[in-house]
Amino acid sequence: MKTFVFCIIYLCCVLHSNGTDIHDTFYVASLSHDQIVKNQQGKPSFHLRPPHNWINDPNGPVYYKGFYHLFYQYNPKGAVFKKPIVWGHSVSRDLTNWIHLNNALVPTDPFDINSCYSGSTTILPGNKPVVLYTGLDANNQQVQNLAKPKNLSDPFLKEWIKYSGNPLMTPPKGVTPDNFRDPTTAWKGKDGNWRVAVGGLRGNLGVAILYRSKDFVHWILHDDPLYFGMNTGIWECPDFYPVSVNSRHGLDNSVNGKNIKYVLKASFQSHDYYAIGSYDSNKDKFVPESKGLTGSTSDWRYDYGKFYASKTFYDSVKKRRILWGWINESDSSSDDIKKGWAGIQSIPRQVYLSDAGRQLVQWPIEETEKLREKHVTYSNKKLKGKSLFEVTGITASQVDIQLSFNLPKIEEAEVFDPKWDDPQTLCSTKTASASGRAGPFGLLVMASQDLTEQTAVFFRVFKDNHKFIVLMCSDQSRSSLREGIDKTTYGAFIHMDHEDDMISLRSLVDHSVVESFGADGRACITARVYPHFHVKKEAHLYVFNNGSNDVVIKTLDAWNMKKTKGN
Ligand code: DQQ
Repeated sequence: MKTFVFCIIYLCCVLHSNGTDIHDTFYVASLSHDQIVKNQQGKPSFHLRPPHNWINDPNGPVYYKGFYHLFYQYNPKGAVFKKPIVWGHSVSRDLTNWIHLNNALVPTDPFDINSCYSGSTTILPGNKPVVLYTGLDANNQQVQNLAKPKNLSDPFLKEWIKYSGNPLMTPPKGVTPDNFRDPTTAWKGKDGNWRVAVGGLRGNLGVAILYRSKDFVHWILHDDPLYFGMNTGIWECPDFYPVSVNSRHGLDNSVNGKNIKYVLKASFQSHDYYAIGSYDSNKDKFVPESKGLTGSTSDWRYDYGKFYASKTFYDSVKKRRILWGWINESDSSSDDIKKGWAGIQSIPRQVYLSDAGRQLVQWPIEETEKLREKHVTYSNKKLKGKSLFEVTGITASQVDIQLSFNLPKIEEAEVFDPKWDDPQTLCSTKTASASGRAGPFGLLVMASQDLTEQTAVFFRVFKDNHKFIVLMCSDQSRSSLREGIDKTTYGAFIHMDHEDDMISLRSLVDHSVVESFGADGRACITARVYPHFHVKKEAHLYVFNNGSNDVVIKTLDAWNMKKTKGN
């Protein structure tokens, strides 16, 4: 009871204050900067990264002879992005426990002497994986190269041989030498020829430049790009793949036919944007259903927080498509150097088309559930307006929490203003402390007991004619008392049907990473947080409702998560 009263007082103080006075009022068991670094406070326990140094983009994920392989951009010499960049390489049987191997591709030849940049794997007939990757050549020009495994009977694919005829593609006319990179997985057309798209910038167009080949070695530039976007800047790490219209099963990149749509993703302006459409295989053109890839707030994004340069692959074992993204740090480079590492790969996410077919849905792969240990559960718990309760009995810094909220009086939600076109901006004004009618409600993760440090992942519901629009936010502004950290708030809109009066939230909290999946994976937001308190000993987890109307937690399940091998 005491704790409950204490929490209510704090909720009132913390959620309604502007955050400046409370820091003086309550004692925070904080650590010095040196202790934070020494404790490796933010190091993840179940997200993939090698023990040391800098990583960025996931490269060429593939399944081969019993092992899943993930390559990634890696600086073997330090915790900052610095050339020469190589391909780090980790393998796993279950996509959760990893063995870190020697680097797969390192600069050796004039065609990649300054770095081995991003690329993809394609499985050639006869189960023969090959890699296309970008080399920074002796003049720092970006060119596309081919590499093959030295020994196909090695399931670890430890050694790679670069094709002696590299480079296979050099910057075409109109594309400057530093704007031509990141080949996709190749796909086979009806004519039996291979296609591949390479990211680039041509004038003011971000482009997925298309090439065709009979033999995977001689590539012919197609006159028109697969697709392009105006004034977006360079398109990095394009990804192009089919999705099934009536099943969650994934499809191989070369599958074409009925009941299939196509996804084109490009990374630009720090985000991964995608469009859904069709593929005109005669003209080799992507035709989006929407406005395409514009970089505006009306585009779909895989993730509305930190998630970049992502890549998917088709897992033929479980017949699914899996997505990985690079989650950058939000602290300073000098902190990263002190920590000795920077960058994390997201939890692998299964990706498929939503039932309505308008967007993609992402969900942590089922193997993630094998990491669940101690479990706490609640059901049908009413959360009165302006209240919170603590989820105890789990380790709040390493947790998988999944809950569904029911809104008994959803029709009383405030009316949506059509001028609100940017959810991120809206989340910065309609904060966790700004009380509405239907929300804000959600989670306070990585919170100190006194709530002076907290990350709020929450919803707020608005009425839009006969439908509802849910604003989903991840507010990092109070995630740490430390200075010098990017604490940007992120936001997304979720469009609900009239009948929906339930909304679900799942958050994977792993020390400094908070990956959240709203409405069964229709909106994802990933954040990095670096609290000041002793993360392993003092993290707390709360559910809150700061709206005036009650909400009901229909179900809540939270599990401690195991530390995985390789972490
Ligand atoms: N990262 C790689 C490039 C790619 C960029 C270099 C995207 O190939 O365009 O590390 O983060």
